[in-house]
Amino acid sequence: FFDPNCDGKQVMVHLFEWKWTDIATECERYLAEAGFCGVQVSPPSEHVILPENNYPWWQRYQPISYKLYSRSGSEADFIDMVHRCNKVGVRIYVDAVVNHMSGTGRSGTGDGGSSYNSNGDNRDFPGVPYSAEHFTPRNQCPSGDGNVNDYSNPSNVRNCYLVGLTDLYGNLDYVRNMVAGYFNNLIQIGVAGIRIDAAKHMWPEDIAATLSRLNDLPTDQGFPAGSKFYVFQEVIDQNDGAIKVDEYYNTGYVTEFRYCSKIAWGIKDYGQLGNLIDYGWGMARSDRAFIFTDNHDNQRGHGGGGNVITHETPRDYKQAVAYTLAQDYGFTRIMSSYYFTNTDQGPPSNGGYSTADVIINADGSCSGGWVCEHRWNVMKRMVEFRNSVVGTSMSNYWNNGNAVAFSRGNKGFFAMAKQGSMSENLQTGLPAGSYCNIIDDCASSIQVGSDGMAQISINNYEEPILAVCAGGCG
Ligand code: QV4
Ligand code: CA
Repeated sequence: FFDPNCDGKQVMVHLFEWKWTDIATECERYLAEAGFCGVQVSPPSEHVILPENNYPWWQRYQPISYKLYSRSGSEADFIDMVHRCNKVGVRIYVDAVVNHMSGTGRSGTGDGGSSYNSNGDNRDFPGVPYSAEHFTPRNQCPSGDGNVNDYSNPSNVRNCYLVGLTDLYGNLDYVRNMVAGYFNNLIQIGVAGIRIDAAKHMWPEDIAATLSRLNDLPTDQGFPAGSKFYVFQEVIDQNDGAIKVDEYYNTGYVTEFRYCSKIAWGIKDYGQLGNLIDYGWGMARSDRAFIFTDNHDNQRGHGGGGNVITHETPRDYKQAVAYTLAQDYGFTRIMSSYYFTNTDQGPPSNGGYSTADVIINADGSCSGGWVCEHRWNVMKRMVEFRNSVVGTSMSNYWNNGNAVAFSRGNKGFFAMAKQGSMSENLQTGLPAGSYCNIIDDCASSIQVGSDGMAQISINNYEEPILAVCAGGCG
């Protein structure tokens, strides 16, 4: 569960709410060449459809079956996407919502034709099928109203209903088999791994028992024999509750949300950049930490929201992502968003439920309401940098409160200047030679002497970043 199955590549992108047809094309026209490991896709499972809430993005976090019919497209579109992406070496990671089904008080029919009824005491999901006996018994949940409301009590967090979402009883063999059946179907199609949504609200032993039922990845989709599903688990541990990330180390990586706050502080106050990884804080060990500057929840104030940097402040955001990809902690994901004015608002649409195509402009940027951070030049270049320096650690760390620089072994060197300019003579750790800055597409370069020293100059307000690699990046 620990290998992302992408030939050592280091960065995945979350194409939040993109359609399967657009993702397939994006793998072929951009992601493969840019060196992305893969794509986290929005939940593909059949979900509630909520016209009364104007089809919010979060309707996809209320599954009604494990059929692959969602707002992003049909099962056939999904399979075609996985196959086309695998063919060009870009992996697909599914956002798997298996802690719960729809919210209480709902009924209807999904895109795959499955009916559902979670009104009152009904728990009918014939598309799986699940019925009332497959949901956590009320007497297992210690909260007064049956909802999660006490994060100091693991039974409350894991046995009660998260915002009224009907909680699956993961202790049952039946439930474990149904969920494993869903995952084995994804595996058989060629999906390389999953994000486990709301893993914090599931017992680690239930996750382990479910994953123990999984098959190896299929060799006919280009995976070496014996490859295992990659797993990263959504556990929001902010040192503010009973659940700790390290309870989930046996079943995969864990989301490290403290990193989001840390990098935001670091960009505001460069002096803090040296202290991003704080094991005293209980941050996950590097070979289990799944990190990102922001995600689909906290960029819009869901899931605790908070002090995170997003695409809305592009200059800061480029620095935050650049630093995240330059340093050596964790496995990294970058966000690709759509513009919104309302935190419930769904993706750009053709009116109603139908998601609009992503429009690619002649200069490679996006329009039609899609931000496409992953296509910004800084992001693209830093993906190349991270892939090029894999396996090295940070050294020659230098920071004067306004600018920061470090080496990645003898393979790469990175510098960044908060005010837009710097000029310092620094140890690069690189062999003597001339190296060009990939961030400005090699318009500038540095000359490293036989002692490894170089004059490091940055003069670029919008993108005050320098990244060079021995032998070129990417
Ligand atoms: C409402 C009331 C409840 C009531 C319930 C009755 O608020 O008090 O009991 O009706 O049915 C939506 C609505 C929410 C509604 C709920 C159920 O916003 O008001 O409850 O549906 O109908 C996303 C959104 C949620 C959304 C949910 C389901 O963020 O707003 O809820 O999808 O559609 C914690 C968790 C963490 C979680 C994070 C948001 O530890 O696991 O909160 N993050 C993940 C996902 C996130 C998703 C879920 C979990 C749930 O990243 O996007 O929530 O799958 O930190
Ligand atoms: Ca639960």
